Amino acid sequence: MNTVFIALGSNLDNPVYHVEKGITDIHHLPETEVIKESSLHKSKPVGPQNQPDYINAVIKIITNYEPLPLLDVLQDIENKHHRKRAERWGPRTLDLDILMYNDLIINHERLVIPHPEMINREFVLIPLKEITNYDFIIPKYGKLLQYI
Ligand code: ROI
Repeated sequence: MNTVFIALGSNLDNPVYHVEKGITDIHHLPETEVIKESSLHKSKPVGPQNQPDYINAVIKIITNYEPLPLLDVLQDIENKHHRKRAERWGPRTLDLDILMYNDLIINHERLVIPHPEMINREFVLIPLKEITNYDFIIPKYGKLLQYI
């Protein structure tokens, strides 16, 4: 089994529903279990401000999916939530980002792990802090607490 952290975000069409349903959908993936969930955090949009506030959360899962197959099934879940990929930085019904996968450092054209923006985003760092220990280490970047 592999330990993976995933960030969830939504700011359209009942965001609380989409984030909670996203967590349930991930829990229902084969050979996958959600073992920790942060609370739901409301946050101002990073990037263009002319969009609704976000609901964000971070979860810890264990899974048998390898990184790219996991990305595929997470994108299937996003699509099921009618996510439209039209606008970069724009509003979305459900965004699922793989933050970390075991201690792996991956630089693939479809997938960079640890997520390169995670250390700059409070809407990821604060919920991540909620579900990890005070000395938690982000692979490649070091102690989580130095970024908060
Ligand atoms: N801003 C917040 N607060 N939360 C997000 O999940 C989020 N996602 C994004 C951008 C547009 C960068 N801004 C965000 O993709």
